[in-house]
Formats: sequence, C-alpha cells, structure tokens
Amino acid sequence: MAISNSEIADLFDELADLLDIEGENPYRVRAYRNAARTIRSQPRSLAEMVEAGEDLTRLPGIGTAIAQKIATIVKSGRFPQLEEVLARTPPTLVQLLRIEGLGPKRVKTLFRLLNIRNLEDLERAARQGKVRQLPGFGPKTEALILKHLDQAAGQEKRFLRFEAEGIANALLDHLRSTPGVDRMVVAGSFRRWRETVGDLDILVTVRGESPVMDRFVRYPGVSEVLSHGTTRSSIRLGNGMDVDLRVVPQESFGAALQYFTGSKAHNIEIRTLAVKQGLKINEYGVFRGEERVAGEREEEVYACLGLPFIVPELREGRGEVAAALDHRLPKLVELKDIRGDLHCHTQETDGIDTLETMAQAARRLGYEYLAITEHSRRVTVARGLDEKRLRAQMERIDALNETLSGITLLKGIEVDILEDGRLDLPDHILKELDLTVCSVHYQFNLSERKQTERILRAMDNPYFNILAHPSGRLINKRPPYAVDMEKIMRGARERGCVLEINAQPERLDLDDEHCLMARNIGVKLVISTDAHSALDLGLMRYGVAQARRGWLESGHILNTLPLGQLLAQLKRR
Ligand code: DGT
Ligand code: CA
Ligand code: CA
Ligand code: ZN
Repeated sequence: MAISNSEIADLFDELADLLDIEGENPYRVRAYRNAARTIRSQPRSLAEMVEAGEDLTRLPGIGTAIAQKIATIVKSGRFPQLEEVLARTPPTLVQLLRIEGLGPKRVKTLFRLLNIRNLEDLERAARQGKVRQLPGFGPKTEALILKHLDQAAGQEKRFLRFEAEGIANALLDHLRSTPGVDRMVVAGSFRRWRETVGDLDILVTVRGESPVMDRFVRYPGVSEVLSHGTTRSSIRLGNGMDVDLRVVPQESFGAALQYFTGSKAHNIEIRTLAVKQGLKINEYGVFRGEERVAGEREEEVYACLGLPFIVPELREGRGEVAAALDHRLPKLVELKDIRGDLHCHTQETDGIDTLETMAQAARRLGYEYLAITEHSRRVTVARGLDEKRLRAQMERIDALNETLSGITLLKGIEVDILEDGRLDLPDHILKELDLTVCSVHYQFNLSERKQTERILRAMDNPYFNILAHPSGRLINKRPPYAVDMEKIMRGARERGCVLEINAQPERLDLDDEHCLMARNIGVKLVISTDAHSALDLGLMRYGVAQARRGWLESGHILNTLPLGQLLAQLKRR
C-alpha cells in the first residue's frame, strides 16, 4: 500500500527541523516546511499522483527539486537527504527533538545557550532549574524534560535475561561454598523468564548460623553496598545490576518463593482470592487466623487456595488465576518437545561452524532434523548466497545426509523479503528447497501500511514458509518496525505460512504478547535459534520460555512434529 501524504509530510518536517537547528539557510528550511504543509493538506494521494506521472510542481510550494524528492520517497520508501542529515546529527539532538512539546527552536536554544551536548548535561541543567530560565521555557517544559529523561533512563536500566543469567551464575557460584548455605534460587522476573530483568532477587535458606550475608556484600563484583542486614542485603554490581539477597526460614521457603517471584499483578490476584477464602498469604506462609497452613513448598501455597500449580512463566496477571480456578491452564510446550531447529547459519555465510559441526551438535541435542538456512544474496555483509552457491550447498547437504545417521539436514534458505515484497531468489530454486525462512533485513522505516503490505505480498509467493523474527526488534537496541501484526498473522494463517519465535536472547521475536495473539488467531509457529554457531543451538530454551510466557502448547509449534508431519504441514495448499 502506498505511503500516505501525512507520512511524506512528516519526513519533510523532520528534515526542516534538523536543518533549522544546524543553522541552514532559513529560506530553504521554510521551503521544506511549506512543502510539508501543502502535502499534508492535499485531498489526493501524492503517491497516486506520482504513479500516474502527474506534475507535482503545479501544487503550491512544490518546485522541481521537492517534486523529485517526493517521487523518490514514493518509489523507494527512502529519503536520502534526511538520512544524510540524520547521519551527521548528534543522536542526543534527535532524541531531544522527539520529546513532545520541545520543537526545533527550543532544542536549538538548549544547544546554544546552555551548551548541552548530551542527555546528562540536559538532566543536570534541568535539575538545577536552569532550563526554566531560558527564553521560551518555563517550569512546565522543564518538568516535561525531566519526565522524559526518567522514562528513557528507566528503559535503559533493564538487562537482557541472558546477560542476567551469566551475572547470577557467577554470584551464585561465589555464594555456594559458604558454610551453612542450603537452598539458593533466583526469584523475580528472572524466574518468570521475562526477556529483560530490572534486578535480581535471590532467596537462600541456611542451616544454623551462616556468614552468607557477609560473603554476599564482599563479592568482588560489588561497586556499592546499598544495605546490609541479617535477613536482607542489597548490592549494586560494577555493571550496574542491583541484587537483593534474602535469607528465609526453611518453613517459609515456598511462601517466600511465591511472593518474590511475582509478578505484582499475579500476587495481588492470589492474595485477593485468599482473602475470599478466609486465608492470609504473605512471604512467611499461608495463615488461617494464627495457624500456619502452608509455607515450606510453593505448590502448597497454590494448593491451599484450591489451585493447581501455576508455573512462573504464566504469572503475569493475564488471566492465569481464573484459568487455574477453572482447571483450564494450558499444557505448555517444553524444551523436550522440540524435535529440531529450523533456522541456522554456517561458515558459508556469517556462521562460524561448518555444516558437519552444526549437524553433529544438533544430533547431540537429540534432534531429528536441522534446517540449514543461509542468508540470500541481498545481505552482502553476510556474503549471502546467490543461486549458484545455494545449489552447491544443496548438493553438499544431500551428500552429507547420505553419511549422517540419526538426523536429517533440511535444505533451506533465509531469503530476504525485498522492498516490493518479492523474494531475493527466483522461484525455480526456492521450489527445490525443503523450506524457506523469509526475513526483512532492510527498509525498516516504511510506514505501517507499507511494511504490512510488503510482508503480505511476500507471503503470496507459494514458496514462502516461515516469517523469521517478525517484528525486527533488537531488545534495548532497535525498536520493532511498524507493522500490523494482527494482519500479518491472519494473512499467514490464510495462506498456510507460519511465524517464527526467534530464540536469540536479544531478539525473542515474537514477544510474549504476540505469542498470545498467535494462539488466539490460530496461526502456527516454529521456535528457531537462528544459530550462528553450534553453541547457539542451545539457545532453544529461550525461545521455548518465550512461547510458554505466551501460553503456547506443543500443538501450536510445528517443530515439535516428527519430520514427515512437519514437512506435510509446511506444504502450502
Ligand atoms: P524487575 O526486577 O523489574 O525485572 O521485576 P520483578 O518482578 O523482579 O520485580 P521486583 O524485583 O521489584 O520484585 C520481585 C517480586 O517481589 C515482585 O515480582 C513481587 C514481589 N514484591 C516485591 N516488592 C513488593 C511490594 O512492595 N509489593 C508487592 N505486592 N510485591 C512485591
Ligand atoms: Ca527483580
Ligand atoms: Ca528486587
Ligand atoms: Zn538468520
């Protein structure tokens, strides 16, 4: 679908803002602003006018140069002038511009008068009350800036669960040998397998007296001891991660684990249910009046309320308590259900291991099949395969399959979805493959309508099987591209295509909400590691955890099927 007038106008406005701040000739800046206004107020679609070859210069404020730029945007979805300016603009300035209500004039003032060069400078000035004194500013704008900075900082502080796992394991190793230490568990969002965690919440039980707290605050990774007590201490590590440690009594361990695993929303529902039944739940146990009726084991806490055990991945307050009450909790997919991996790379493109090494590693994991899916030619940075190299690899896979026992290599490709929705390799070669994994790697900045259309058009190709990392996000690094995921899922279901849950810890794409959406819409999924090494194949547990957070069962996941059934399911009707 074509780019809308207001989307085109936004691009010109952004260009005008950035050039304005740079001190560009005011006439040129005004020309872009005027053009934006004209474009926005046009009743007819400029994209259609361009396609029809109409002369845009007849519109007020649109000269030859601007008309050409519009044509480029419509035809390619790109605006090279804006990209150039963005490339040379300090990222802080672009961030400042995106603070709603600031605008180029005030951003320019901040840069000029307060010599603000980064977000820390800005925060300092705002906290010192210097911002409100600037011309065109006031206390309201200052508060707005601080609020925005707080939100940005809050978002930055979360760690990938995968990073947190390494940090937690090192710390647990340090604590394990402490005399008296018995059980140790990381609770909180970590235990719920959220994709990112804010801090670590560790629970331990001890036998007799134990110096575990002293040993905790003396951990070599500590940069600051936030608190140090006998039952609770908190530290900040050099990498910025905060860790809480609680020593809990044996008889309260299950209740504490339930309490500190959260989430808050889940616990509120559990407590409310308890109150209705005349029970009281806290981190020490479940009580009827003065009497403790449960506490040592977590299962008991749920059982006391007449509930089956609810696994941590489900504890987000998304209806799991009601489902448990009705005994209709999903039977979640498990790692052991997975029979193979459908997305990986070798040395032939940007992987680090050979075909043979990948095959052996997959066999050691007990898999029945592994699909080799190299990048296609469009991804030049990864030396993507053209038809000739793909054919050579297919022959090597056939030959290797002759010698392998216990596992089958599938012939696949991670083929790029081009900007117009075509696939990056011709149908006659895609047809010969066992499956295709199809990805968007370029042109992330299309409008939602265009991006959605592009992907749906790609799915019209009868050789399209799996949409890889469907949102394109990189956690903490890159937001998802704008796309109508519901339309994509319905479109995939109609066409017999499936979506991937990419298990790379910084992708985890689909996210948990989208997994739930897929469940509701009834589109099939696969869980794949997108391994770039043999070791990466072990990341499957992250993808499975994400699927579990999205209430998915093995029946929703095609790579839980034996090979024959998998291939039959992938066949397009
Ligand atoms: P995070 O650390 O932001 O990734 O998320 P969580 O869920 O680990 O949250 P955190 O560390 O603040 O607390 C861990 C769990 O402990 C939380 O999920 C519920 C429980 N919890 C902690 N403090 C409170 C509290 O003040 N009220 C309630 N209701 N629950 C709490
Ligand atoms: Ca936490
Ligand atoms: Ca905490
Ligand atoms: Zn890949």
